[in-house]
Parts: sequence; C-alpha cells; structure tokens
Amino acid sequence: MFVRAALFVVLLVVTSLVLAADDTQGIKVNAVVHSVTADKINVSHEMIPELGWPPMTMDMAVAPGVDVGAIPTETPVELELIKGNDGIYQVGNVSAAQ
Ligand SMILES: [Cu+2]
Repeated sequence: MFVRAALFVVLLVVTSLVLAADDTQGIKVNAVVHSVTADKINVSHEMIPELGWPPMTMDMAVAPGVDVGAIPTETPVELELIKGNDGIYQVGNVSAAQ
C-alpha cells in the first residue's frame, strides 16, 4: 500500500517536471520580423509542427523583458515561442537564424 502510494507521488513529480520543462524550453521557429512596437511584432513564420500552425504572417506579443529595440527586421531570425500565463504563445527570444 505504502509502496503504491509512493510510486504514485513519484509519478506525479516526474510528470510535473516534464510539463514544466516543456513550458520553459520554448518552441523554435525560423521567421522574418517585419515591424516592431513596444510589446508586439509582426512576423512571417515558417510552419510550426509542434503547434499545428501553418506558415503565416501575424502579430505576436513579445514577452516582458525582451529588448524589442534589438530585434532586426527583414532578415532571417529564429523565434523562441513560450506560453504566457494566459495560455497564448508569445515571443520569448529572438536570435540570429541558425
Ligand atoms: Cu502564426
């Protein structure tokens, strides 16, 4: 009985660690940024299989702490998408295309 309960707790901890890692790791996608405002970018991104998203041009919110002034436009970049507290994906990082 105790062993079974202990195993259950271990399973819960492992599951939550995996989910947490998934949330913080982010999803990488190649893109081109067209314009930048204080908290949003307009971007054309490639297909994102992890989310089932086709290639598209869209506005995306930028996570707090990202220096939007440093984001280059009209050149290939790699976006890292992270899920915000509202459950909507936002741009957590922009780096030079790999
Ligand atoms: Cu999109």
